Amino acid sequence: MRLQREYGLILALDVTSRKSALSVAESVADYIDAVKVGYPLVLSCGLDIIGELSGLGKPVIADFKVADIPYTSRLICEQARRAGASFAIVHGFVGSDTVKACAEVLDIFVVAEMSHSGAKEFMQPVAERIAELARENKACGIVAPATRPERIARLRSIVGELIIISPGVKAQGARPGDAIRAGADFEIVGRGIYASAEPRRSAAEIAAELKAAMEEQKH
Ligand code: OMP
Repeated sequence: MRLQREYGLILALDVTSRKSALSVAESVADYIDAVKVGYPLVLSCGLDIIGELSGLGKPVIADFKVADIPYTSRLICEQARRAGASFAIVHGFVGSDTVKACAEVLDIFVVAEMSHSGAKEFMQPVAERIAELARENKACGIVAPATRPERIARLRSIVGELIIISPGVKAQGARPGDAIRAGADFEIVGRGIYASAEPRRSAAEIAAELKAAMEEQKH
């Protein structure tokens, strides 16, 4: 399934029950372009949840932050694809052979720089090189931090037309829209939606803020 930008919003579905995963995803499906599923959900209710979620008609991104030798990384990506994921998230610091092996299996986003402050210790100094590596090894995009919009702008200048997806919005402190204004294509939101009292309403409000940012981008 292709990732098309209508709302600029990706739901990070880090809940730990099948029931809440399906109910949140269904309730906000009108306002999101993709669902990102990671270890919390898959370890609690199994890989089949990916296929169930893809039934909503939005691409599923398997966030397994793959960081192993090429052989093992390929096996992980094959399982994600078999389960129905359209994309996987892969770490870049492991090197080009791993990234290449994964990109041969399905479309991947390479983590260039993470959103938490610990990312400044080891990742930030090599993030630009990782962004180059993503471009050179046929990744479809990178992950860059909404918590540091100036880094998104810098990484955009390296990756050109690759897709930039940015986590860190709401719960980690970034304001909705700021990452898109800095050059991201999509903002990833988890707790700001699924942990709010009214997920549908929160998703609608965030989608409206992202829409305003996308309009500004056009001008
Ligand atoms: P919230 O902080 O609840 O909005 O969730 C953010 C989501 O993005 C979680 O699923 C994180 O695992 C993920 N994420 C980050 O927060 N920071 C990163 O640098 C990278 C990711 C990611 O790869 O998705």
